Amino acid sequence: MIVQPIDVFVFIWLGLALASALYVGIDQFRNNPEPAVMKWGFILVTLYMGPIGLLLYVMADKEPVPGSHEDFTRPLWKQGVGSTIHCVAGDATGIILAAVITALLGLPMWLDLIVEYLAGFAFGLFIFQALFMQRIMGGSYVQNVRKSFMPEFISMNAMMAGMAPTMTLLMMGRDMRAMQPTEPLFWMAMSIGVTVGYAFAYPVNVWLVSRSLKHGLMTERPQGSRFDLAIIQRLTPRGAADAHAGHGAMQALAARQPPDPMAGINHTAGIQGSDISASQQGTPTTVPTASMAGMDHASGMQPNVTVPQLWAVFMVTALMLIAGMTLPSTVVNMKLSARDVGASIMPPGMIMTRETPGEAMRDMAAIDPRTVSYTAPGTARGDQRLVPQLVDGVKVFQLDTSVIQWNILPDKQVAAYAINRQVPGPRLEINQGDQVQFIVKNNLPEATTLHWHGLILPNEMDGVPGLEQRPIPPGGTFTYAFTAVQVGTYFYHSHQDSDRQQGLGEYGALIIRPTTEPANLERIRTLTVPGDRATAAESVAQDRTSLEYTLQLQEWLNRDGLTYPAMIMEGGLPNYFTINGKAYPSTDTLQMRVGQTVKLRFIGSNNNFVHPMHVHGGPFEVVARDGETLPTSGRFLADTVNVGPGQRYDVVWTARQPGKWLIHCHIPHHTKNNNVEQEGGGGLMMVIDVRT
Ligand SMILES: [Cu+2]
Repeated sequence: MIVQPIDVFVFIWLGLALASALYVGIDQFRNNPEPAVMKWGFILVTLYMGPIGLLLYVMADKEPVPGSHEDFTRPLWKQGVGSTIHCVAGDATGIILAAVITALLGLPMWLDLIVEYLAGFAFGLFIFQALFMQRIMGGSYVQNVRKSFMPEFISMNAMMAGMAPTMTLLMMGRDMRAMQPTEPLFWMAMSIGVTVGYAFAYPVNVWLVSRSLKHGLMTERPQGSRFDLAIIQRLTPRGAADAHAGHGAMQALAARQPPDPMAGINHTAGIQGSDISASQQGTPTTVPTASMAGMDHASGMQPNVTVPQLWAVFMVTALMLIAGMTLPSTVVNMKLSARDVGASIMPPGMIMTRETPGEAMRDMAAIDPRTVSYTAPGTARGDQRLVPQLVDGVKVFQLDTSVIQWNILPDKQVAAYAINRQVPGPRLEINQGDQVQFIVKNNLPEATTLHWHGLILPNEMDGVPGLEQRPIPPGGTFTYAFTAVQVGTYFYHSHQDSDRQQGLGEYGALIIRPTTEPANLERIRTLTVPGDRATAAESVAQDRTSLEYTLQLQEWLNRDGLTYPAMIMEGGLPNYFTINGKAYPSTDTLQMRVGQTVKLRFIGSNNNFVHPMHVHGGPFEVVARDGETLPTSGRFLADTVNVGPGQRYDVVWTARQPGKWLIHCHIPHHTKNNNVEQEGGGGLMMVIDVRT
């Protein structure tokens, strides 16, 4: 599933890597005359580095015409490529295996890097160098380990110096799906890490090859095989063979009579055939070096390096390694593991430091679109009245939480933590004195609770996790039961990580009516949705006196198709705003007649801002605050009321003049949709359509 635009590139890249590795694999075994260890080296590195591996193969190693491999691979830069391929194939395999295992075990990143280094080094030294090269180098396995130790150490240090910080910063960046081996992005991060590691290791490998400390590219022409020069020559017209197969190949051919003790392996001229090593061969300077570096003559290579040179290079690569392993810890929190951060994608602009806890990251992370279990139709409305079941005199409400896709505008979907598949959750209308039960089934990917804001109820029904109840785990159920003793405008919302869960839509209105109010509640609430005006006119005709409307405010942060919980902090500021789950112009339109009054119940169900809610066309009377009805002496006229998070205001407004009158927040940014104005506004705005 495409979660982020980068995923398209990731899939293309990984597809190309597989295709490139397949090509290199087939071509190596069919057409290229080199030892199996190098064939596998190129295949693995191409798998890790994709088209870049392929590029290195065709530019530096793939025999252009039969018989020309020796000449073709002779230049030092190509020998360096071969040596680096060999190193990276072993080391990166160890590193990637270790990265997968440590991620699955949930080890912190700092330990992950150390394990990766040790595994990479062990894999490179004990398997790729000492074991696979044994046939070529000659000597015993232990001798080979000894011989390869220093060059492998230097090469590995340089490679890890590049790979460790690249990998770490990519894995622990904004999109931490890169921490999970089950995500394609993880493999992309590994791929880039290996490529940077290759670039770091290449210069030292060129040097190691030039000093005959490491093998570069080799040619292998087993007698009687199709790579045997004698056979190639026989099959190729004389002139063509001379033109194609360079004189190096011809020399090699000559050298192989009588049969080569090296079983058909020719160390390409780039190493011992170079002028430098030839001129210095047998000079005393190489003797201490040879013993120090563990090189001997069995491989046919004469190390040509001084002890100070070797130590200086070693020290520089060791410093590079230390820098590469430790510098990421100044930027990211290396104490975290793949388990701690999950597959979190962080909002752009969020500040993450080396101290940011994993829980904070998960809290701010986008809803994973793959957890969405339902897509609401674009026309769906939230705040639908939920009819309870009456069981032994108790009103029983079923409330199910789940992750849904929800349209706040026709062309803007958010992911949301919904209750009963709507945003806001269903409106619960009960009467004073009612015994109620709310059966909450949690289908969210995280634990939750519901809190009954402002109500007098038994403490264990209050919904604070860890204090008053155990959080309801994913898949779990909890029943809240109490008797409604108050009257007025209330609401319910998640009290578990409410900054996240309530911010993502887990809330709804709770209206408690006095027993004296008329029983027919359907007639009281008259409103329309755009395009449904006929129905509205009918219901207005039914009841001209007692209208009411509930407004639940909300802030959203939606970028690049991902929804994050809006918070007043770096990267968390909202860019969309809704009344009852819809942004203007998709908000409801109230239909009224001149002379009618409407009770507007403002609910601060949002998490962050105090919204100065203003009504055009004359003042309203504030009649209740936080559910409490104001005594007549306490009521007052106003045209703007500051609705803070958690607050409720009931105001009564009279339609004095015909026309379209606005209800809107007076922070202008909150009446725009991602800073764009549509039909005169956006976000926290709705229309009262008054007719004579
Ligand atoms: Cu506002």
